[in-house]
Parts: sequence; structure tokens; C-alpha cells
Amino acid sequence: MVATVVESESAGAEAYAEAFDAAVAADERIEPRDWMPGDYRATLVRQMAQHAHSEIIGMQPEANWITRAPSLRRKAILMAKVQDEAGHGLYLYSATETLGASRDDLLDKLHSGRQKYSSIFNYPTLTWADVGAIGWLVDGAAITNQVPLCRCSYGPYARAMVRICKEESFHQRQGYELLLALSRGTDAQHAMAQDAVDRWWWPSLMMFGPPDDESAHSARSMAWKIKRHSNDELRQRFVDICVPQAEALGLTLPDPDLRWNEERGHHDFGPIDWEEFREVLRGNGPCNDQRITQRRQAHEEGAWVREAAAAYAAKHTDRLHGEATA
Ligand code: FAQ
Repeated sequence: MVATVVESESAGAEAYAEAFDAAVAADERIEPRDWMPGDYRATLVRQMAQHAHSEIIGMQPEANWITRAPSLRRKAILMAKVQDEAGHGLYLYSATETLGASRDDLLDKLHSGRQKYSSIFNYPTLTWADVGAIGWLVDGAAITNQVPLCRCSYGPYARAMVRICKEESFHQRQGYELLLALSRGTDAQHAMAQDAVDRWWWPSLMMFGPPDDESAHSARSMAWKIKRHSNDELRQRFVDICVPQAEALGLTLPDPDLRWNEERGHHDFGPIDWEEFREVLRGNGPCNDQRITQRRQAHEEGAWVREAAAAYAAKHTDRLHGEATA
């Protein structure tokens, strides 16, 4: 009897696995209540949580410039952008919760260094031009990476990415427009724009992750259609997009090896300093300590807001419950 139950259970599990594989092969979406392999769930939680953490940590470098924006127009744009990033974090934490993750647990893992956020946010914003360089390059890299995620096999992540990408597109354009204004401004403004691009270019290329032959998760994530392209493919796409944009901006990219390769139909580019990337991931980037300290502090200072919101929600639920039983 026991053997029969075990057999039928394993036949059931196989049928679920087959249904999952068939849905992925047919480009259908996997939804929260669908059966999914444990590793698929874990991979999504890992990637989506890191993505959410990147959005909220990513508010810090630019927020540094809100009080010093050079005009009311620039200040309004920057405030809207930084608020969008908080919103992206919220969509992504919510999407992660559909996989059974708890937001408190994810934040705890961020604060204790057990989950990562993007390497790019560990670099400092030294001048106003950095706001432009972040918009053009960092948001540009983010869009290149994230547009394919709109076709991710997991429904809630894919749908969150549609809205995020629309907002990232505005972010990228505001950065480009800001840099264009500086590039066409005084000599000092042009030099400031060039300096920012010089500092942000290589870290932006690192955002796409390690080279394909060192990317631990790519092959499986691509088989599951979480990722649609490899890290190197997207990095190459980004370089190809940026070269003509830099020309239009009147700025140069800090890479003497950058040139069009007719045979490949792509730009060749110089070697990336992967040791720098690994150091940043180990916590030794220029701003790692500052970013995490500020995040923990913001979380502690926000405790009263979370308590008040929870108390209000409980009161509301009690009231509804009372009405239902009256
Ligand atoms: N930084 O095997 P892979 C934004 C880790 S955009 C830190 O290749 P995977 C918008 C990786 O997690 C930025 N860690 O990994 C914005 C893994 O570590 P683990 C966020 C990195 O997942 C703009 C290990 O290295 N975007 O926030 C990085 O297949 C402006 C091995 O790597 C996303 O998160 C890195 N750059 O591919 C906000 C997009 N790269 O987990 C504010 C979604 C790799 O084993 C202002 N994520 N690692 O400990 C993805 O597409 C992927 O997760 C990749 C990495 C492509 C980032």
C-alpha cells in the first residue's frame, strides 16, 4: 500500500515537472500557484531580491545631489527619479513575496551582507555630472539588462519589469540630456561631464556580471528562461549602443581599444578589471561601508512607520471582522 502511494506520488511529481518544462518550452508564464522546481524558486528569489536591494541602495548615490541640484527643474527631475527607484524596490520585493519569501528576511539578509546588491552602487558621486553619467550609463545598462527580463518565465517578475523599464527609459533620457547640456556648456562643464563618464564607464560594464565562462548561474537561468541572454551578450549590446551616443554627446569613452570590428559586426573593447569587480563584491569598494551603514540606519529610523502601519492594518482588519460578525 505504502509502495503504491509512493509510486503514485512520484508519478505525480514527474507530471508536475513535465508540465513545468512544457510551459517554459512554450514560452508560457509560470505563476505563483503553479508547481515549480525548488531550485527555480530559489534562483528567482536570489536574483529578484538582489535586484530589489539594488534599487533601494541605488537611491543613495543620486539622493546625495538632491539638495545641490543646480535648478528647480533639475531638482524636480532628480527627486522623481529617486522616488521611482524606491517604487521599483517595492514592486520587486512584492514580486519576491509571491514566491514565499518574507520582506523582513530579505532586508535582514541585505543588512547582514548575506545577499548582494549591484556592484555599481559602491562608487561615489563626486560631482553633479555624476547624476548625468548614472542616468546615461547606469540606467542605460539597467535597461539593456532588464528589457529581456520583461519576457522572464516567472509572471510577477516579468510584469514588474514592464513598468520598471518604462521608468528606467525616462531615467536614461534625463541623464543623457543632463550630460548633453554640460558637454555643450563651458569648458569646465564639459570637463566635468568627461570626468564623470571616465569614472562610470568601466563599473557600468561590470553591472552585467562576470564573463560567461565564470557566470555560475547563467546556463541554468537561461534554460529556465529567467535570463534570456548571457552576461557577455548584453554587455556587448550595451557597448554597441553607447559608442554612437557618446559621439553625439561630444564625449569620449575611456577605452583605447574600443573600435568597430567589421567581421564581428560589433565593437571590440578593452579588458575589464575583474579583480576590481571581485573586490567590490567582497565589500571593499569605495562606498560599500557607507551604503550599508546608511541603509541600516534608514531601516532603524523607519521602525516607527512600520509599527504604525501594522497597527493601523490590524485595527482595520479587526473593524472589518467586527462588521462581518455583527
Ligand atoms: N553586482 O552567475 P552570475 C538598477 C553576482 S540595475 C553584484 O552571472 P546571475 C537600476 C551574482 O549575483 C542593477 N553582484 O549571476 C537602478 C552571483 O552571486 P550569488 C540591478 C553581481 O544572477 C539604476 C555571482 O555574481 N539589476 O538597480 C553582479 O546569473 C540607477 C555570479 O554571477 C539587476 O539586479 C553585479 N554587477 O547574473 C537603480 C537585474 N553581477 O548570487 C538606481 C537583474 C553578478 O551567487 C539607480 N539581475 N553578481 O552570490 C540579473 O540580471 C542578474 O542577476 C545579473 C547576474 C546579470 C546581475
